[in-house]
Amino acid sequence: MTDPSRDAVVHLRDYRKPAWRVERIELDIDLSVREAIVRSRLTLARDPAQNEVLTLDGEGFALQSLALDGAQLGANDYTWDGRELRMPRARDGSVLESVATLDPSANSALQGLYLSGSDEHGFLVTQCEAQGFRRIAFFPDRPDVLARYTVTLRADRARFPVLLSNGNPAGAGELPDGRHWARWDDPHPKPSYLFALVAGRLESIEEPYVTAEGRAVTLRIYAEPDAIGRCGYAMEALKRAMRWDEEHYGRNYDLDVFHIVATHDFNMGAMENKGLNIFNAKYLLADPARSSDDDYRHVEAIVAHEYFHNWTGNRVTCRDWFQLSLKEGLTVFREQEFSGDMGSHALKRIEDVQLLRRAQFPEDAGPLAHPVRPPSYSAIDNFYTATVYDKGAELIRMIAGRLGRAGWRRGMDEYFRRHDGHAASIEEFLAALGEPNGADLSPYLDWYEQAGTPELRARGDYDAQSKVYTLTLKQHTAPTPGQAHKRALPIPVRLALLGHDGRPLPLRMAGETGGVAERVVELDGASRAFRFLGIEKPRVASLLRGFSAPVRLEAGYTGDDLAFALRHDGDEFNRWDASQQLARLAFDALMRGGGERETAVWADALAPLFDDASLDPALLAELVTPPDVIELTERVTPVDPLAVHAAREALENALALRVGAQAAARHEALARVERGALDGASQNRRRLLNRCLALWMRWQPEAGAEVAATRYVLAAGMTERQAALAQLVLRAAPQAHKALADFEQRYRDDAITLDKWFALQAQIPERDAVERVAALIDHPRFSLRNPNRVHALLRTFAARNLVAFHRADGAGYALMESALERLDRINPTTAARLATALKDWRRLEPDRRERMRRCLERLVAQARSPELTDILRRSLA
Ligand code: 0A1
Ligand code: ZN
Repeated sequence: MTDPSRDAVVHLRDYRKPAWRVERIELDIDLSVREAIVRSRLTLARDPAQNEVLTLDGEGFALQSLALDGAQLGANDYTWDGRELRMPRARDGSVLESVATLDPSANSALQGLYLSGSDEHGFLVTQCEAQGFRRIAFFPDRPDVLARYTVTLRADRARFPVLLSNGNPAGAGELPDGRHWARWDDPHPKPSYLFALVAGRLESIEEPYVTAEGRAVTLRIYAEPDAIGRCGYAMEALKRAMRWDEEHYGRNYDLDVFHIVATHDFNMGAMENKGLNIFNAKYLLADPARSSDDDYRHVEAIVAHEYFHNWTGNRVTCRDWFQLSLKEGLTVFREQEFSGDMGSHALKRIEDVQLLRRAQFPEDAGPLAHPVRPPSYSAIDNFYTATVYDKGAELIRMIAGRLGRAGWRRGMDEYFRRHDGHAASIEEFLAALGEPNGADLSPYLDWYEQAGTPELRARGDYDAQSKVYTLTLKQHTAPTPGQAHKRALPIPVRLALLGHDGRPLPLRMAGETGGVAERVVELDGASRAFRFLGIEKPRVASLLRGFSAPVRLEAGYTGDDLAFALRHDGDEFNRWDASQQLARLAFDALMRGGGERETAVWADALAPLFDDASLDPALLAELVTPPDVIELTERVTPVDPLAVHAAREALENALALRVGAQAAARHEALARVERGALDGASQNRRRLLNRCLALWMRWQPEAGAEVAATRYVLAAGMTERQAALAQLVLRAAPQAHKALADFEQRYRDDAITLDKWFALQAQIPERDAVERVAALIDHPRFSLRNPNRVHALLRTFAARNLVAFHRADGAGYALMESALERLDRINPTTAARLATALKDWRRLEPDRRERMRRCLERLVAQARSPELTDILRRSLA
């Protein structure tokens, strides 16, 4: 399934098995900063059932020579249009040899082989998912062609002392003229997107590891010399992840070495190349002085995610890119369970649902909505989305819940048994999970194929006479682009009924004896009623516990119901969600011009929690935090960004007024405890400390700012320093300027830490933040060539700064437009991601809507890359 032309749409329904396979590929690469000479030797196999001419992907390199079965080819023996090589003379068993050259230093798109860092000090690195391998060598660059790789790297020893590729080391030696070579052999057949190489002046740390099966593995993490001291935490996280996969899935590592490399120039978070994971340094490096607790959690989660791909993605890979969620949704789910086990399941669930509501729900409600398994794409790199990853993980969670703990494991064992070493589809996955459990999971395929977030309506009805509680559930999904009519989906609803004392009432349905405190009912049609018998005096239903399905729940709760649930619900997630729902009711009322009563209900419900010593401090911090601004914006049409900002401010201020004194007291108490440690309990206390500081600053701006300024200076680590700085800057405290200058000074040579400084300034809710961001684009440490810088400054600005980005004169949009124009020529993947910040123009009030539309139209007329064009076109459609 080669993409026939850049703008062409690829359809799932057109999938054909590969007509040609590659049994072996031998790569021999001569590396230097400005030129890589790639010699490749493919052993080809033709599918006898198909009579197709050999067609290989290949682009962006200069071809030096081609030979088939030992004979040099002339211009008449093949065609190459700069994208697709066609070779009619190839036969089953033919050997194709090619020599090509390319310039890694000119590759600013960061796909294929590129230079990370400067000509003088940088190193060479690859990124091949999804279609980067074709920029290195001719190959059927599709995930269902699995080949055995042997890779020989040659380079100047002083400039490139470290030479890495996938698999096990298979020899190394000296060459004349100060050069050397290293060979790597990967015994596991793999698709081309998992190929990687790294060459440069890197240092490493090393640890031995013995798998449960007894294989001795050397774990090594490589980084540039100034960063190697910050890799220890990632190493520990890696060992925890390896053990966890052995214990929970029986999956062991399968090579003699496992390597991770950190680079500052990377389009995404990290990449699971076989045996040679490559990481965005932001998600690998951590140290107590410079990394926040969030940073530590991200490192652990992403190290685990990439490691877990070794089985879910690498050993069992995807048949085609439409099946991307087969590896991504599943791997995100595995990481979520791991992270929950390492810390707190409730907090992890809250964080994951926050992410879903901030990123995935808006995606699913806008012009870029697509199913977890899209039916077509024109630029595959634009489908590494919150929908494929995070909604995909929610689908796995529902399926795992449906099978139960033992059934899930049985199903996963069967999945590995059937598909190890192969490329699979989502249908095959569902069959492998369902069959050993006697379960038909095919109804869940609809979840994969249907875009949009279902709205779940719930109504409870109690008949005191018969003691029957009837729960009626209905679902509705609004149309999304290309899908006007929606099917009903299977929706598992985990629930309890709370009595007037807050305790769960026993739930019993017809034909059952006894009762359980919690159960799951599945809504399997548009509407259904569930009857619970023998119910004594229910107070409120606790529905969708633990967020048992990725839906928007509308249960008609009153403020009193929610305040009750907030006090009593035994499900920590739902307790938190009760607070979120109360805050949403207050926000809605504020947007209507009222809100005093609703805000008071929320704040009054929260106030007593400060006195509850049994409450986990991190959970308390989350309970007293209103929904994110992106989530709230979703509730309004048309959107007047200034009004949304003002309403959220009013919500925060009202809470601070009510609980400010308690927050200040709690802050002082927490500040007296030892604060610098990295264990979970210390992290949880810090989360509350920071939230209390924020409330204090709103309650008493001057006194609070004094405390924040002191906290900034005397911070026990980055979590405190970053939070104190944020409070000073976002609340426009007089001390802000000095603290910002200090932060810049301290961290000016540490790019990932300085990104916190860029991101914070991008969020300042004042109209002249536009000029500030424009000036920061010219800051000596900023570069449009670096995706981390772009995300920190520009993505944060567009996504989180309602006041400045949406400035009425259009200056915010103009800034984004010019940045996107430049970025499109440098790095299309990053440009396309940034452009998604403009997708919701249609929801804006008329004046801004028109301004943003014009900006999108100018951009689409200018755009060069298929990636940016795709996002703009779909946004405008
Ligand atoms: N498979 C990686 C994500 C990834 C995708 C594309 C990339 O380059 C364009 C890089 C990484 C993961 O899920 O971690
Ligand atoms: Zn992944």
